[in-house]
Amino acid sequence: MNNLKEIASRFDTAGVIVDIQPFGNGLINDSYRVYTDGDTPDYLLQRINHHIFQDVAMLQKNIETVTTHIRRKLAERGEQDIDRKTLTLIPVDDGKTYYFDGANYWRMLLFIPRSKSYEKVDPLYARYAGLAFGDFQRMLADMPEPVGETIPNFHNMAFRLQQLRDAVQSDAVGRVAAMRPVINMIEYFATDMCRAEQLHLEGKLPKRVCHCDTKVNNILFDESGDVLCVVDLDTVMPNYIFSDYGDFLRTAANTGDEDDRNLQRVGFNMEIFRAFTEAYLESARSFLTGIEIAYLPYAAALFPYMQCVRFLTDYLNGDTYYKIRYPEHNLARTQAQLALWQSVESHRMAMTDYIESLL
Ligand code: GN1
Ligand code: MG
Repeated sequence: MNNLKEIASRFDTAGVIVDIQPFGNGLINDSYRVYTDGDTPDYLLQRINHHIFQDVAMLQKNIETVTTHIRRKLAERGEQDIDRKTLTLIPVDDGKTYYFDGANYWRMLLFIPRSKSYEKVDPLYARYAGLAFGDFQRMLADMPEPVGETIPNFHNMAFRLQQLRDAVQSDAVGRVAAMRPVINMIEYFATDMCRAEQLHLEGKLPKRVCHCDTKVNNILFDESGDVLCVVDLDTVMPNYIFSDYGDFLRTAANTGDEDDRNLQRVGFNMEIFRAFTEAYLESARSFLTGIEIAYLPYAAALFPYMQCVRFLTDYLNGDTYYKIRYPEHNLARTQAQLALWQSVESHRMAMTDYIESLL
C-alpha cells in the first residue's frame, strides 16, 4: 500500500488518499481502486503490462485520442454527465498520462462512480450492449488522428495459428503430446477460420476502428441498467467489426464461465445472441456492408475458436501470457473455449436465418 500510495501521489489527483485496494479481474494489467476522503472522486490506478503492451507511449496516446474524440462527440450531442460516459486519464506533473517508476509503467483514471459491470447479462442488458457497441463504433468512425496497433496482429487469426504452430514446434514444457487431439481439431478448421483475413486480402472486408476487447465485463452500466461506457481501451485499433461483435457473444452468450471445468455448463445462449444481434444491427446497420452482416455468424464462431488457440498456445508455452490461478488453468480455459466454439457451430444455420429475418 505504501509503495502504491507513493506511485499514486505522482498523479494530479484531488483529495487525500485513504486506501488502495485491488480491483477487477483482468487477465493482463493490475488494477487498484484508490479511495479518497470526503467528496473528492476515487481513482483507478493501473500497472500496465509492458511485456504485452510494449509501446506504452503509443498505447497512452491512443487512449488520449479516443477519449478526447468521444468526449467531443458526447458534448455535441448535449450529453450530461460526460465524466461517467467515457474514461478520463489523470496526468502526471510532466503532462504525460503515465508514470514510469524505473521498473513498471502506471496510469491513473477517474473511477466512474455508481457504475457496475457484470460477468453475465440477461437479454435486455444484451440489447443495451448491442446498441452501445454500434454507437461506439460509429463514434470512432471519424477520428481526426489514426490509432496505432498497440499489439500488432492482435486479432489476426492466421497470425494466432502461426503462434500456436511455433509453440507446438518448440514444445517448451512437454505439453504437446497430450494436446494432440485438440491441436488436430484446430488445424482441421484453420483455413475456414481464416476467412476474414482472406476476405480482407481480396479487398472485400474493411478494417474500422474497433474496441477489440468487448468482454461483457468491460461494459459499465448505471443503476438503472443503461450503458454508461465501454472501458479497457488498451486494444482500440483498426480491425474487422467481427472483433467487437464476436468477443461480446463469446463472453455474454456463454451459459458457463470462460474457464469452466464443468463442460456441461458451457454452451451458446441463442436468446442472448438474438437480443444482442438485433440491437447491434439497429445501431450499426447504416454503416455495415453486406459482407460484414453476412459473416456475423462466422464472427460468433471465430472468437471462441481464436481464444481457444490463444489459451492453448499459452499453455504449451508454459503460461507466460495470461495470469493463471492454478497450474492447469490455461488447459481448462482451452477446453471450455473449445466446447463453446462447438456449441456455436451447431447454431450457425439458425443464426444465419435469424439475421436474414431482421433484414
Ligand atoms: C485479456 O485484459 P482482459 O482480461 O480484459 C486479453 C483479451 C482476451 C481476454 C480473455 C490484451 O483481456 O484479448 O480475450 O483476456 N487482452 C489482451 O479473457 O490480450
Ligand atoms: Mg478487461
